[in-house]
Amino acid sequence: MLKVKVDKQSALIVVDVQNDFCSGGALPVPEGDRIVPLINHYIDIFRSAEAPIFFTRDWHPRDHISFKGYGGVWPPHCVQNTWGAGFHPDLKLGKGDVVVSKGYDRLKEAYSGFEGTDLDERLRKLGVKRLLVGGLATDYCVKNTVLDGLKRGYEVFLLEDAVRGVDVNVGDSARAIEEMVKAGAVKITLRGLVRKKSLCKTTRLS
Ligand code: VGL
Ligand code: ZN
Repeated sequence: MLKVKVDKQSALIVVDVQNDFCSGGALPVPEGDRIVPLINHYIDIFRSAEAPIFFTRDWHPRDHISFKGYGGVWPPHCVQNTWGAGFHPDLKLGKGDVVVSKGYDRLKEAYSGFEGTDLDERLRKLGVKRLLVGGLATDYCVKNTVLDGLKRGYEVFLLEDAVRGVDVNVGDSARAIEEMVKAGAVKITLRGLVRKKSLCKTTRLS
């Protein structure tokens, strides 16, 4: 199994784990809530490694162009300062974590966490080389964030057990994963993470 080291050059990017994408929300992703405990587990690992954690959020004005009635295809969702735009209540945000808002411009869709944000700049300042990306939705914001990360030269890992897709068409998420892998992303799961501590131990023993 492929192993990935979590250290300060690795960043966890949690994409859009917001109420509107979970059950009871305006644009629920099937099984969206199911990833929350897993994301929290990844968060714990990054915290103990003192590695940076970023949370992206969809942050639309109420008349955003992606909304039905305003030229788009989606029901209104993640409207700024509403319950639906809030993070899932069980998600373990902490002090020092960075929230990255996107899709805030009425006239622009922004599926990627890099689009119209300072995410790239912040990652570079921290010396981050490796991104581990999970969240919602596999076939939209996760996919575009992963592809943009690769284009910007990061090593990108897709947290396969901590993503779910909308699947407007059957198979969209599976195809999105194929596309990410073709572009250079590597799929991993929780079991594939190596904590800094266990690495040190291995080094000392050998
Ligand atoms: C998303 C559809 C519309 C996402 C955002 O976060 O994947 N999907 N807006
Ligand atoms: Zn949106």
